[in-house]
Amino acid sequence: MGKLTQDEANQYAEAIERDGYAIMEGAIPDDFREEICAELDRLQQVRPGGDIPPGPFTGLVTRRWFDVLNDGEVWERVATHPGILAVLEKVLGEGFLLSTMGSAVVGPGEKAQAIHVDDGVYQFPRPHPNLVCNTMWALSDFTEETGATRVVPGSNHLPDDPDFSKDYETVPVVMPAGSVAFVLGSCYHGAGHNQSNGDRVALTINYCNGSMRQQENLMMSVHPSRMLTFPKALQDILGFKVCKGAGHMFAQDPRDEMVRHYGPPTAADDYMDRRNALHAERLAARQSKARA
Ligand SMILES: O=C(O)CCC(=O)C(=O)O
Repeated sequence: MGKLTQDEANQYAEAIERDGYAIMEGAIPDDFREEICAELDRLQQVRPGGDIPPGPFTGLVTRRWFDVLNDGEVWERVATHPGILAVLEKVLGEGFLLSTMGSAVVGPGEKAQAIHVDDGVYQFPRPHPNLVCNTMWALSDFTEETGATRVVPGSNHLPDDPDFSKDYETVPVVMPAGSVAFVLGSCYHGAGHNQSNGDRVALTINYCNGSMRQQENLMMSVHPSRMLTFPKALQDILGFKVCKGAGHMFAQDPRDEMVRHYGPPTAADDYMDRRNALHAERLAARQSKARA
């Protein structure tokens, strides 16, 4: 897709405000989508099954990889998709941040996920300003059968967060591969039941208001010297841009001091040699903690 006009970005933002969600078709060019799918295949080789063990909420046969900014440059481009950022600025305001990014490869037979909200993590009373906006990247077709995300349209205006024990009337976010759906953090939603024989392949790239704590500890997961090699647009949404006075070092842009502290930007990081080898150890430790 070409550059979004201000009018187009406003139209998406208005639909998101009204309905809690909006679909941007044709957002992911085929070559980019193929590159991301190849990256997910690679992740399945190096960290099989995803980075979290099976669970009732996150899925029993759903593969979720996290910490992906350490995996390769393609994720830098995912996080900074210009058309998406243009809409998010209108929804979340200036200085919004990348909050968490990962995959949601929903395997065949996975039951529908509990209906939830993504800004429940902050426990703010509703109504509140927009705190979170998720973007669901459809890398395969989202249909009712494949387990398209389900939403309760307009639920972003309801006075309470959803009750996990209740059933809600939902609609599937049907969209062809290559689309991206924006889902406001206060909109009731959840992954659908995958009744097909194949994977529903998706990314969930989640952003938050600049005053909120990021859900994934992105600023500690990537080596500071490597973050300095990232494109400025990515550094900005990781939290390097001083926003309304927040995020400074010595009352100035932190990048200035980081170079003094860590030296020139470099992608070298010894931990990368061990990171994938530690996959089984991480999962086993997590499972034994859950059993304790
Ligand atoms: O995968 C989906 O369709 C929705 C995922 C989601 O809402 C979540 O994992 O929080």
